[in-house]
Amino acid sequence: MAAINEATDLAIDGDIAVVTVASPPVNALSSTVRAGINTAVKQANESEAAAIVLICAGRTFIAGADITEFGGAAKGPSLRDVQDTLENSAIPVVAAIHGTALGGGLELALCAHYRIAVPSAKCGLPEVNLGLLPGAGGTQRLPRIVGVEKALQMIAFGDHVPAAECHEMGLVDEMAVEGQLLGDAVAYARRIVAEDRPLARVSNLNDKLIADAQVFADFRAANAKKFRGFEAPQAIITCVEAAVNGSFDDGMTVERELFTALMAGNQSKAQRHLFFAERQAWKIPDVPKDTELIPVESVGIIGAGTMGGGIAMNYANAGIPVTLIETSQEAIDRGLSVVRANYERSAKRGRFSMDEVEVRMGRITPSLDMNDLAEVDMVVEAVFERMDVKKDIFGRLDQICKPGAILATNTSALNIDEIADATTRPEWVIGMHFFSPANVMKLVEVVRAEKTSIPVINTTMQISKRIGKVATLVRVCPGFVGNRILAARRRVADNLINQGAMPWEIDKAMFDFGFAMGPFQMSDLAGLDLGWVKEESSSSTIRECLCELDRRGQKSGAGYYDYDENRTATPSSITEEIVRRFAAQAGFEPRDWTADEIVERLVLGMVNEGAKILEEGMAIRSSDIDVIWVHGYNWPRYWGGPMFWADLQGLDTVAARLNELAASDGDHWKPAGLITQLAAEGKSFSDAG
Ligand code: 3H9
Repeated sequence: MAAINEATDLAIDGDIAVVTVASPPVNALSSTVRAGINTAVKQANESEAAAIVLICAGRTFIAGADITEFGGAAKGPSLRDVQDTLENSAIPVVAAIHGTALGGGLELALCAHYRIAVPSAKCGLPEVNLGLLPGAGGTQRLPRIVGVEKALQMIAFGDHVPAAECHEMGLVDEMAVEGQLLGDAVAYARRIVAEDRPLARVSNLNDKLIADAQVFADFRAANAKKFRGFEAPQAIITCVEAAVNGSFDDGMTVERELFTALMAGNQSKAQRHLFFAERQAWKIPDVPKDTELIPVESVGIIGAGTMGGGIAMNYANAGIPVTLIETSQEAIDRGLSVVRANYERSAKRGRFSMDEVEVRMGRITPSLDMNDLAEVDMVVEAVFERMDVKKDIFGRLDQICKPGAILATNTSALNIDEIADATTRPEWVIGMHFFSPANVMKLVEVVRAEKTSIPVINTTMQISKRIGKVATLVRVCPGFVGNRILAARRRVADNLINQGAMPWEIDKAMFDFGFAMGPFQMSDLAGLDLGWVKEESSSSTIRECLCELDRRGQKSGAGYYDYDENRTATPSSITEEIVRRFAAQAGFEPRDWTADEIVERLVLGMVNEGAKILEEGMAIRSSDIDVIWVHGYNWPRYWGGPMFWADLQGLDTVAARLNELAASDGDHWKPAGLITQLAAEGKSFSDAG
């Protein structure tokens, strides 16, 4: 075996040349890898070999272009150069795939003449998740193999498609036996030589490129809601359309232009930021990699309401047995029937079989006796938000649970230090703040209390990963991180309606920014009377006035909006009159509010609170706040998160706007010290870590 460079080897196995890429962790196409493959394939062509196998060491085939190189100066051969070398090789090239062949990795494999894969492998073009499109011929070659409709689906959604399915579609030519990829690939290459098979070039295939304009129009229409606001899916459809309507070279030109535009745009910057932010969130500075992991093989959940039931599903889905505790048979029956209905809905949608519904239900054991939690490895308490109730439960858990059990609370608002102090083992107590519906929403805020031990933090983060969540570690403060910022946004929104902006103007601005709904639609959904006490209500806020009129949100048929029997919302003249009255009383002249200024104010309010959270050390890094808002509150991914939004504006601009608002609208707008400091240093939140 000869080393071509530090990432690539070339070995001649009789008549077969084996090019091996070894660039951990995912064999991304760095300049070194590109140069290595390019040279190795050329050298193999000059050798006695009759065919080439391109294979990767480690856990995966090439997982794509090296994202860390994006935005930097190009070095060495481009990916397209390497693709040309492969495609123009005088001897057949076989790409041997295990793990994942993704993005540029699959695009390179599409320039090999043949592809072989093990059953566990997956192929995909996931660039769309980075706000990009496949920029190395993927939009032109994939439809030539799998047809237009499948290609549209795969590229616009970034699906990772299992090898067997790829084989059926013709994307993979040959299946290898699991664990025997190299041997099978070499044997396959020999067979290709022996049978004198042609140097198959995907770019020459044209017979599957049939689709009329309607196919594209239908695809756009069917996915309009999912693609709303995103630039990349539209560009992808345009590229596949170009594949159908013109020559290969013309299609490549369209692809290159659109790829370059997306790469330079803010959406891709934002989505690449999130790619790294989501991976960074798992890294905790004072929790080293070798920290003890406490085994968690069984879990107790207290409370079978909406939250408790959803949390139980997460564990059951991951194969972890759950003891679900309630105080009455009726409550537990109701909770379990909701869980069952959720599972059956998923089965009906084809996500798993009806048998699987029973398997998962079988993992949840109901109980009315907390003593049944004596042997579980972890407890998640999910009862209603009252400190006395939680303290009582944790005091009892302290008596019941075995030493070494993790005691987690799902509180979204209460002081976990106080809850922990109700036990004699506060170092075992931690927060796991799930978001509703807990079986759907990806986010868990793991809340470390004052005395939580490092292994308990480590294990809770890891168990969150095991149950399919995205976790961020935060500290104890009112609302923790996500809800604290939500409250800040709410204050700005209320302030705006107090000045005469209409709730629907604000909601529309936030919808157009990319949220599924605005703050007042959210209130109507949740109920305006959350925390409202009729006897104490004194018409002193717009919300109080609405509640006093029994406009308590969707459930009462009216809130900020009016609702018809289908719960369709329309702006309410009653709300409008109340808003106008409040604004006039406070001395505000009626005026028009632009969507831009509404969005700016709401997001600046969030950013300023986020900065205070960072100053206080309640979140580890600004990108964690972005992850929280994307996964807990559906912040539009193409804006990267509130802190990234601020970085995009430039913190000097953010500081200046906050100072202007402080002068015109009150001191509550004063920029957090961190913003002022970073702006003065010419830095961004990302620079500050
Ligand atoms: C592209 O190809 C453009 C082309 O069309 C056109 C070019 C002209 N680059 O996710 P993990 C790092 S765009 C650099 O935790 P897993 C990752 O940051 C690319 N680094 O592992 C992490 O680092 P750390 C299209 C990368 O086993 C480590 O590897 N391809 C890249 O859960 C482990 O990652 C994609 O979008 C990369 N491409 O999942 C695929 N990929 O340890 C993106 C990963 O320091 N990658 N890293 O935190 C993935 O989807 C997953 O990483 C993968 C493994 C499924 C491969």
